[in-house]
Amino acid sequence: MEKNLKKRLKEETLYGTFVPFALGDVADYTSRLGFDFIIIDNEHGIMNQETIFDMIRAAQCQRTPVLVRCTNSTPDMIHKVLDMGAEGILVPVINTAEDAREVLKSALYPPMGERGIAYFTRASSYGMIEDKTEFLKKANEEVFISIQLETGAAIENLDEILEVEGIDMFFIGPNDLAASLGLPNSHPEMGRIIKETIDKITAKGKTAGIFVTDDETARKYTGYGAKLILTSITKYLTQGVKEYLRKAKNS
Ligand code: 3PY
Ligand code: MG
Repeated sequence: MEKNLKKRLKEETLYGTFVPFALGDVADYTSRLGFDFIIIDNEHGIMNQETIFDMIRAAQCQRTPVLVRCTNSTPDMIHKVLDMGAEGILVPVINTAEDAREVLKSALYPPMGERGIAYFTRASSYGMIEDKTEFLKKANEEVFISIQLETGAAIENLDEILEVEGIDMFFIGPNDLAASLGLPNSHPEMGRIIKETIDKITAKGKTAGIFVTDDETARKYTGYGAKLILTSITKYLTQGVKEYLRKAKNS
């Protein structure tokens, strides 16, 4: 965690994974695998707040930056995980510029946003800070705020969404996007829309991210200009275990 994710993204492509299982040990294990960061998936993972807190601490013990995918952009969701000390958030299903502004409002301290201030949280070192003004300024500068574009509406409203200043990464969710458009993931039209979306994001000088489930697709999208590649550990665990069992039983 020498440099925060924002600074690193200016210089390099980052590879992360969702952690969908609700256990500090799994976050600890995943943080030792070599990913540049992990994302605790509390959109689909079944997690309570204490577990998320454990998972954040486990990742940071390994000096692995950690974001939380929140269920939505309400302050109760975003304030809590940022107070726990997560480096940032990923918010799904952002359809309009107004949706994106709501996320910023919840994630930033005043005057830029409406994040509530407390000096007894882990994020504020339990109050052991010397300069409160400096603390708030630095927190606003460093928090990593990312949103998901994964519906037909988001693609339609992309130009306005990209006008919203302060979003650190625009993440394409191919599964929901395909479902929203009524297309199979593998449809050529999906490929075209994804490329066009990455092109528009990068043409604005902004950072594009995308979800992949294999290395070939990861390389394709970095070739298009995506700077943040996210996968999920489950597929590789499944593949590895199945292959082991197949080979072990054949010998
Ligand atoms: C999607 O593909 O819809 C995602 O949200 C990826 O995580
Ligand atoms: Mg999705």
